[in-house]
Amino acid sequence: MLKAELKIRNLPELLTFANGEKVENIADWKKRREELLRDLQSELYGKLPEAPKDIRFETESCEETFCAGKADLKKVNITCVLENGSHTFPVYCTIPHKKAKTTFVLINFRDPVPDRYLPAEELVDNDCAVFSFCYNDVTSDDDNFSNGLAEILFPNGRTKSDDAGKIAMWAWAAMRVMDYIQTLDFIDKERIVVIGHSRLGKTALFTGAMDKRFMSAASNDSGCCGAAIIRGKTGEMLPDIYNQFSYWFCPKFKEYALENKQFSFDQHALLAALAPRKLCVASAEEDSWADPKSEYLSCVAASEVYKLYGLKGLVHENEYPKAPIALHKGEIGYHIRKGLHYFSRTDWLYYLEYYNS
Ligand code: GTR
Repeated sequence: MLKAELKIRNLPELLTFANGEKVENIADWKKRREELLRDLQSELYGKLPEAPKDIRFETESCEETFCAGKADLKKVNITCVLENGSHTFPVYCTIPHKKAKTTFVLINFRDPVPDRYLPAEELVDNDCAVFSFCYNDVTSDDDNFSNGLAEILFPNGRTKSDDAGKIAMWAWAAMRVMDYIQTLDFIDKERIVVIGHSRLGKTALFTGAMDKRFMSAASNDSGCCGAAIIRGKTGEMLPDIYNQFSYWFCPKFKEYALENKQFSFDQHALLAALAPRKLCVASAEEDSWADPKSEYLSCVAASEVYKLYGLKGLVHENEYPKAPIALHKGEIGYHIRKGLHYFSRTDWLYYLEYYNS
């Protein structure tokens, strides 16, 4: 059933180069991956900005008795020096006093910790550290490119077809948080996961695809231009997302969103770029705008690349999963829960089960 469904979607082949040559082995795939990441940037997200010329970390405050004395809550200001100026944004570090098993970089909608999408004490109790930042502190979630990182990158506005959209900028900021974590000797550098919900789930996937220092990316209800396959998608489609959020993407995206041009890839390429690292995709049953079926099919399709590595990818049955269920046996984890579009505590519990066991 899934095979037939995937056939109808008519996805571009992951294991065929743009020039028609076949990917035969891992060395070939590494080149194909570069090709896909190049296209994902030039057609959709825009070019990831260069790493800063200089970066500084300054601890502004530290609460050592956070969560009944089980953790530190530190606010650290990250200053990034670029060609045309510098930008500073805060990261909030929830660090359990016991060594953390898994560390999350959470790209969030708000600053405060805890937050409705960040159950800090529960994460501490489950041996997790969380480094969270608010995307608005990097640059605003609107079409204003004259603030924060956007202004420094594009002092004269965006002029090139592949200039970074806001998603690429928030992803870049998550990588700067990773730069900071690299300086902390008490964090296990092999177990760092970037995570986000919805637009920030799209951002988490792009971050994980582009930066191999992340052991994994987790996308919660990321939908259109996130985990979901675009071809045959229902709910939000390219014109919908473009009409409201064109600034998330590069200027070139307009041709695909409004002018009927076909992408050379589909979103399973974004997922496959994480292989052989882990990946976790989550859907909500009633989130028809995101389209759970297309999110799931994307995981199935991306598994092909994991198989090239002798791995499994998503371990699944030949049918759509019915909520609530978690498929956690492979390098791609997937869960679908009951309810609406939201980053719920239920989602976190599934992520904890997937990453900590
Ligand atoms: C919606 C948007 C989705 C999703 C969501 C969110 O309005 O159409 O693609 O990203 O916002 O971020 O909450």
